Amino acid sequence: MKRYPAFEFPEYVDWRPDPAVQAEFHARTTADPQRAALIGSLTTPQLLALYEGLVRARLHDVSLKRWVKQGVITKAWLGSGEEAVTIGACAALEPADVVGPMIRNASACFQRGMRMAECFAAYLGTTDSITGGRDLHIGDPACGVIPPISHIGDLVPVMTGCALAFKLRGEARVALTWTGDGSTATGAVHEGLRTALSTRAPLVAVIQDNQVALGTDRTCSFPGDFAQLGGAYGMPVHRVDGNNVLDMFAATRLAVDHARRGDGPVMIVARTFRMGGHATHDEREARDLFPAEVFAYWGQRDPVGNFEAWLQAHRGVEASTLAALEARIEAEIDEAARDALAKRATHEPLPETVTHGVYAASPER
Ligand SMILES: Cc1ncc(C[n+]2csc(CCOP(=O)(O)OP(=O)(O)O)c2C)c(N)n1
Ligand SMILES: [Mg+2]
Repeated sequence: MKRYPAFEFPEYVDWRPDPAVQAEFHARTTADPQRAALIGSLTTPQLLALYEGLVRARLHDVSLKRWVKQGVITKAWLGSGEEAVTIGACAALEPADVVGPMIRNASACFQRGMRMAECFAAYLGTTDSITGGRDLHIGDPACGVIPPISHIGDLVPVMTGCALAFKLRGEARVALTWTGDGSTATGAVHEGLRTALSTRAPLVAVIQDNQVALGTDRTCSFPGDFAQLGGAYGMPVHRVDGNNVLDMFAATRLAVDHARRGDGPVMIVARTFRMGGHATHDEREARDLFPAEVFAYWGQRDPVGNFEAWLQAHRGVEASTLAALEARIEAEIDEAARDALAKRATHEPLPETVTHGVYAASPER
């Protein structure tokens, strides 16, 4: 795909596929027989839909970064470099399933059918988003996206509750959520997992190990192995290359099938890397957290570039097909960004509505 020197991480600007990394990417798609069978059964339109999801997620972030640089917004939380963890997982779900995305998984919103302009509106604080301009943690239950709150970890018990409700109602639906490596430090994550286990709720819990939480290297906060943690809970665990959308898709499909059959929760441990900062404001400081070689290593494992190269090398997809798809998404995102910006003239929140939807106990009672 096109690269955007002003808005992308340095490793992505002159990105070219590396034969050794491509071989590694392909090997991952054949290593596990069950996953390989699922990947092998994907049709070209299904593969292109995965590519489309990755490109849309990347271009969404490029637009946000552009707004930051233009001073439209002060900062943005990006998922660039981690797109495959979200896009692969969403592709493995049925429309009636629900997801609980954290900020790194914003692409789950539009992947599940929310309008891109609404996602941008949340950043601009205009009233045409589900929170009426109050919060950028958005979702839409009508699209099967449970809006998160800022508190990390709390989505696990919430999504366990959704999964348990499905089970009690006898519905063959699954709830999936993503939890960052750092967020596993919260009690809520473990209470949620334990409840899902004891009730055999159809929950798929993705641990998105991007190896850092705010400014803390993961090896300092949790030197252990998340897969062993899941194992200690007696949960089936799938280890995934989080930068390989095919691996993520196939592992999630296996996990979802297990949960949907009534066999209880499953953990997926997706290893990836946060190429940027916690948000755009600390990108420079984030560069000091790891040696340059670590950024180079993960930069070469760009989930979009490697999938694109794989599609051409292993599925004979023409570069012109990919370029046409990309141009369509680019136009769609530009239009959504324009629409969202235009709404600032007509959809500013009214000051007198500030207490709407705010609940508190009256001090007089
Ligand atoms: C309960 C709670 N504690 C602390 C925070 C502040 N906080 C926001 S993001 C974050 C780190 C999250 O790291 P991780 O779970 O690894 O996700 P990542 O940002 O790497 O995707 C922290 C501590 C919070 N939002 N909620
Ligand atoms: Mg993290």
